Amino acid sequence: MPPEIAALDIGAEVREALAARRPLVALESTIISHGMPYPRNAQTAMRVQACVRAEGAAPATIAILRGRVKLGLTDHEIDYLGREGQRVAKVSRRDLPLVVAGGGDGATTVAATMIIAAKAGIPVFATGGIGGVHRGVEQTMDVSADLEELGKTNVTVVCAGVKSVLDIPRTLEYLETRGVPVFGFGTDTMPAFYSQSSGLALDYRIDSPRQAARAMLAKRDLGLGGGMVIAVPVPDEHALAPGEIDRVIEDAIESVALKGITGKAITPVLLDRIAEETGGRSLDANIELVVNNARVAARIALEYARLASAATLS
Ligand code: PSU
Ligand code: MN
Repeated sequence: MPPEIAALDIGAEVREALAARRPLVALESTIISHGMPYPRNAQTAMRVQACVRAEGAAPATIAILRGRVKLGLTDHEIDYLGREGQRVAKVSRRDLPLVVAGGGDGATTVAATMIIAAKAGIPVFATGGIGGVHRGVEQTMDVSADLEELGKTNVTVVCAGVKSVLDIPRTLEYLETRGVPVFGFGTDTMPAFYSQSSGLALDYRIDSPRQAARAMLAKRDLGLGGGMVIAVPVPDEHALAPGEIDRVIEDAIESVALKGITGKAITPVLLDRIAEETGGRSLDANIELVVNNARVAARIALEYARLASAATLS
């Protein structure tokens, strides 16, 4: 295990899985503290963990608790992060050393979770949506640190696209520049989080966890660092119609701009507004896509473990 992190605590379930060489799936915690209202945030995180277990893998939800990096959270710890919500610091790469040194609590973003997963040797990570290039980037230069991390940290991220309020074409351009493979899982187009397709064509499609695992193995064998994105559309029965949700998102962005809200404060206000305007259907979609991504990620983790051990023997 990763001796290089002094401030690391490993939960019992993760410890057992590591000892038994059972595949793990890394899970982030910003989605708990900053992505959804309590108690549904905590309930979702527990459902996600149960789903990973049901597939035969072990969940490793990652957060910072009292200045310690925690790999594998108990239900009690998940509930705490959910209840505290935005009082818990949102921790991306730049925030990690400060929160650890300060002894505080932190909910890890995709970037920070990838860093810890990579150090722990966990190759697969599931989330809802990754960060990306923000709309209006010309003015703000707001590009999520998630994209830089995907460019250099070797973890496969299973998601339903980028956060709903971002600029999808520019995010795809940025990922291409950073050399990050993006695969549509059972689709030829980039999913758009709440809806199944953004209409933007992807260059690569895979149709099974095995194909995903083979791509991961090839990337490893080529000695290519960096991450990989597996983009899984939200399940059909929970998807929102693109026309409807696009209009709701645009209206929400406009109203937030009129109120003068800027920076990190924007996303939670937008998500609340979108949930309100869709009568809660956006929140349902968000929850179901996260659970679905966790299931896909667990299946990929199992396939990868199988292929990687066969490759080592041959
Ligand atoms: N998608 C959501 N809600 C979220 C996030 C993504 O629907 O809260 C979080 C993820 O943790 C992601 C982070 O890594 O937002 C990106 O934040 P930023 O743009 O500040 O880097
Ligand atoms: Mn940002």
